[in-house]
Amino acid sequence: MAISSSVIAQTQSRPNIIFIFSDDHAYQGIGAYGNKIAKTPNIDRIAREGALLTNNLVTNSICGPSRATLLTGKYSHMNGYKRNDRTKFDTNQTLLSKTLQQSGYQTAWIGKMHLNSLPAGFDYWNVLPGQGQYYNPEFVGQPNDTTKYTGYVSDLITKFSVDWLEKRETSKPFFLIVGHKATHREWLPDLQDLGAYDDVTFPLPANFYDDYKGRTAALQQDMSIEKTMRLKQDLKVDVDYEKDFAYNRFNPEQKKVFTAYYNKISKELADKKLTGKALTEWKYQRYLRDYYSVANSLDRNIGKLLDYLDKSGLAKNTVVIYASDQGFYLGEHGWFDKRFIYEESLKTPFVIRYPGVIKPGKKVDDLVVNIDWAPTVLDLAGAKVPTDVQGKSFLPLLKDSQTAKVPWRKEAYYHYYEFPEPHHVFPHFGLRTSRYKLAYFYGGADSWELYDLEKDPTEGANIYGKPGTEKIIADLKAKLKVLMQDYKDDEALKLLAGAKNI
Ligand code: SGN
Ligand code: CA
Repeated sequence: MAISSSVIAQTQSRPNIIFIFSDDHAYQGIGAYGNKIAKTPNIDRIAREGALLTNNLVTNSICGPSRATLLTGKYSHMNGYKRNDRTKFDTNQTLLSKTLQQSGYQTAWIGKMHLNSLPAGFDYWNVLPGQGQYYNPEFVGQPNDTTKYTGYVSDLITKFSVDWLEKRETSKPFFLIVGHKATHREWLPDLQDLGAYDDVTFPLPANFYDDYKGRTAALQQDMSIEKTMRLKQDLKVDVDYEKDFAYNRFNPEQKKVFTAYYNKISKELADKKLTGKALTEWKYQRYLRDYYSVANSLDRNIGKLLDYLDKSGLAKNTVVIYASDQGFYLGEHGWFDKRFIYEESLKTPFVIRYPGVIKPGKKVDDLVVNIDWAPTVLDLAGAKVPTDVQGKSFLPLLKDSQTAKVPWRKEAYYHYYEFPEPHHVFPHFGLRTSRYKLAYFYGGADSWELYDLEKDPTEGANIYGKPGTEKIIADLKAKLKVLMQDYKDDEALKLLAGAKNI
């Protein structure tokens, strides 16, 4: 059948879309989000040449669930993927990738996926098994073959992405997910980045020594730098290079450079004989040095991809998105990891460049939720959004002239499940408005929390039940119930009905 020229013109004008998706990369660790120490010139470049979302929230702050939401545009209770556990993500449901394929896109997922299932709706994939490894990682290619490669994971992911872009079928627009392992625990930097931040002394967050007063769940978490962070596995002090799987895969050159660097660190700690707060603060400095060094490689690799788009001429018709699966604590509340509805883990970075459509330097403050990512991608692709998708395209918010007219949600709903392992964060649900946050922790914690983010942006004072908050609480609880009904979270509705009111 002959295809009319207008169909061809339409197809060709549809943009390519690259979704660069990192792991645990905190927005507060990025230059474009105000960090003055981190070197993230390439993420900053995407923000400068496009838009930055200041309130991009997740529905459930862990890895697999966030990825399942990216693929479905739905909350965890609707897509069935509530925890990072051993259950497989159900790929029989309607997926972003499948809808894009049906509308004529070529699709690929390269790098970390972490859904306990093989990619579905992707014409090409080469993914890390599970969490993957930093050094000399295995990748699972099509149909299901595991191959071990030599090199550093972020470089390999970029190489495979560029290789695929080179060999793809050029008659169709493409959607490519570049899934990075960085900056996930245990933060093994690339050799060239070892020591990149050794001359920096990171300021302690004001709430580093949080006493968690009035916050039952925070008091019982197991994710503190002081108690949970491990000297050996996390900070590479006296690592057993033969026994530990992350290291016994090193080649001799990698081992030599890596051990030389960390042997010095181990010796420094042994010489200093630190205890108490001095030890905790030493751990904090080492944590951030490793974390930011891993991010250096991530950012450099984003730069390589942007360079390739420039050189190949693809840049002008390719949307580039950079986001992380969730936020992360960089010492706030004394923590690392994520999970809580509190700001650092609820919010995740999101920058997007679309030449000629998004005005450079645009900022969006509205409450975007990761259920909106899939419909936005579909909107960018000119594809129809399936009716059961729970999110909404925020493309209108990105188009400067329309912003004032776009009606947008005033409350965002959150529901976290994984408990007790790892990190012992009680399951909870809640909502966030531009000013307030209300949350209920269940499963044994059974406690409400309320924050006034205008007065208390770092969420140290739980004002739930304090005189004067009665009306605010009643209003927020009513809204929470409506959100649960709208999003069909029946389990939460039952829990809400049975929740203590004190
Ligand atoms: C691993 C980490 C945890 C982390 C989870 C989930 N432990 O279990 O610290 O919270 O992954 O992370 S580790 O000792 O194996 O590093 S997620 O990003 O995949 O959700
Ligand atoms: Ca993650």
